[in-house]
Amino acid sequence: MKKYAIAALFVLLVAVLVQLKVLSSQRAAITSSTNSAEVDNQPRTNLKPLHHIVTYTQTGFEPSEITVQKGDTVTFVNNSDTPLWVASDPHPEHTDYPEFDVARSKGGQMPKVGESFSFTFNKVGTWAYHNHTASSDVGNVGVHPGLIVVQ
Ligand SMILES: [Cu+2]
Repeated sequence: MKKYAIAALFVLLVAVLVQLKVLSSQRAAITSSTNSAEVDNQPRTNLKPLHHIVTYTQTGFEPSEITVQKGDTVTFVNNSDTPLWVASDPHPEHTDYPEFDVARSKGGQMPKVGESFSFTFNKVGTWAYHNHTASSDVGNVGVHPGLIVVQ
């Protein structure tokens, strides 16, 4: 009789241990699936700086208005037969964004036909600019402060 009681107790103990093991692995599975669901629900953000192209022709800048995020680079390509001196407004002082001035950035060198000038925008705001050698040709670059959510 005592032997049966010990055997029964042992079987019960094993059953309880197996049950605990099953419960803990189920809990782990639930936890990990909850975590991945949370990750999937995170808004996707674009962390990489982007590169934008603006071309300059006889008719001016194309596109003449662009929106970028802080840290992005814009390359101005000269496809005209006019020297291209991109600079921030106002003309002729260029004081709105003094660094955004091709002559200053390239030591007085202006992109000739087919050449380009790149500038990385690190100041938030809307920056009106012009071609200093043909100041009626204008455009603007809107620099967004944060991350643009890509859906
Ligand atoms: Cu100017």
